[in-house]
Amino acid sequence: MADIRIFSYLPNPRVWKSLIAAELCNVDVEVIGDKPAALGSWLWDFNAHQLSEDERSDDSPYARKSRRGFNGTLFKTDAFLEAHPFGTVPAAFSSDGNVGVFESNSILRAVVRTSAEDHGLYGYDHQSASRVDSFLDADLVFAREAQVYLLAADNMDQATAERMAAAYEFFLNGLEQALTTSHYIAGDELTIADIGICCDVFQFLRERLLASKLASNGFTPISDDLEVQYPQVTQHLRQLSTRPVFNQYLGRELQRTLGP
Ligand SMILES: N[C@@H](CCC(=O)N[C@@H](CS)C(=O)NCC(=O)O)C(=O)O
Repeated sequence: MADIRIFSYLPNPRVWKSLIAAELCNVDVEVIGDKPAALGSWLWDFNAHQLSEDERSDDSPYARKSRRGFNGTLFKTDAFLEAHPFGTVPAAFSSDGNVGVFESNSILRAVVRTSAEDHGLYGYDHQSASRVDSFLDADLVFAREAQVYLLAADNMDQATAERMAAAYEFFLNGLEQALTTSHYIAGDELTIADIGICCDVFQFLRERLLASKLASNGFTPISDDLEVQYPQVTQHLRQLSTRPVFNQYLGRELQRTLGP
């Protein structure tokens, strides 16, 4: 039995956070899921599985209106909603299914807390761990803006683009500043702040792949200035994503968004 089970649409950069950390600190993480469009035909539960067509009716006791990132009806058990009150994926569970952990940065924390090794990925004391948390909290604020922005890419509007530009400028400035004084984001060693932020920034950089959609409404990718304005961040993303453990998940993102 795995230490932690994660149910999600796949592939998902939010899940990669936990998978990268799990490999670095020897934790067994089991991932269950399907392509984003297929998750509407799954029962969202600790024992998640595909439903037959008959079971997928709107009068099913599990039918719930999707909230963000999905359309139409999703099928979530009461137990799922007890474990995951916001009803989102990635959805992690303790090995017995009794404890639900949501928010990808918190799932990431759960993975490194589960490790029996002295890995330092979450700092070495309460102060360094709190500094890691500071960056992960700032990352969540950025990632939430990025989620709204990317979901609106087909039909971008001025207000959404402006909010994203402000969040990007604030967050990237902070990262650049941090990387000017230390080798890694939260200090001189690799931590889960690097892992979480690297996955979320690469997810945001997918806006570069949506440039023609953005252009059809008169917008250009906000991150076009990344390499020039944020050289330390750019170098950090490159260095991390070429490490083998990161590269298996982020290598393709690196090629597609930052180039060779
Ligand atoms: N900040 C969250 C985002 C999770 C999230 O918003 N997931 C969406 C899909 S992108 C979801 O599960 N939506 C379920 C629904 O629409 O009911 C994280 O990092 O885990």
